[in-house]
Amino acid sequence: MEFETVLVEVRDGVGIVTLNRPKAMNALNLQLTSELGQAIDALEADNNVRCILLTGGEQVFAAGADIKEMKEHNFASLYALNFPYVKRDCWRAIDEARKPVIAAVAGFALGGGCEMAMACDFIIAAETAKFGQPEIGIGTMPGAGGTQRLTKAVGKAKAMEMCLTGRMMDAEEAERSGLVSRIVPAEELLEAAFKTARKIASNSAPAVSMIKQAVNMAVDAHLADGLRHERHAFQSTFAFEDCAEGMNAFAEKRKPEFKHR
Ligand code: CO8
Repeated sequence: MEFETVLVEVRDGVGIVTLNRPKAMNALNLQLTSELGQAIDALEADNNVRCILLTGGEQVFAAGADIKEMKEHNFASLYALNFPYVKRDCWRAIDEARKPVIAAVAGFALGGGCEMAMACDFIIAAETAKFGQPEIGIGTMPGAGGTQRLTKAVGKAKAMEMCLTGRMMDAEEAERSGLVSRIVPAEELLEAAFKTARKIASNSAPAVSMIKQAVNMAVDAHLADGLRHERHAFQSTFAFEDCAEGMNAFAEKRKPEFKHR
């Protein structure tokens, strides 16, 4: 499988997908979300693969949706495209994967990057990991599960504070709060995550798949309703001038001047 924005390798029953836009901090543009979706679908269909490992770079897992690409859109243009940032490709592929998907996170996992890690079945974090939903800073909100999955993972108080202020959580707080399964030294992240994935890949595939489904049932009841609500609300933020101002300000490296304070 050859893609530009994601690298894919299969080793010992594990499909390893690496986000690959290092110059843009692995920002999730439409090419990446599309290629990631194709990569996960292909690994899901590959009988040699029994567990999927999703990772980014040493400094950043992913810094969220590509603000510079997204800022070219308004509500009408996104509506015409059927809201491609949140509806298609990788989100559906990760959600529907029957094989376990592990996120190995070093550095920033922000906005859509944090949402992507949380969409996986569990997260192993390097001690350098930082999680956050900073969308409020650019006048919008989480749109791919942040308000729902973060709240389920860390509870209302922390999720509310993080989404309303953009405060990041470091690896230690993330582990204490239940967002990640464990922390490992940064230089050991990939090996530790790979070992875990290989262990899962060595187990009975149908039992693994059924356990994954059953554990997800424990947290996913009502998630679909919450995700639908969040998606509509996220889309609606593109109707506000503050959203365009926030994204333009980011690209122009200045502070946003929000009108609706
Ligand atoms: N989009 C586009 N470009 C980005 C992004 C981004 N999200 N993040 C970083 N970059 C670019 C920078 O513009 C910069 O480019 P250039 O070199 O051309 O100036 C380059 O990556 C390096 O970034 P910085 O110079 O800013 O690096 P720092 O180490 O100083 O800071 C940070 C790193 C803290 C990660 C900082 O870049 C940052 O705050 N980024 C934005 C984080 C953010 O707000 N994320 C939320 C985005 S909105 C979102 O995710 C909505 C989710 C909706 C659903 C998901 C859809 C896919």
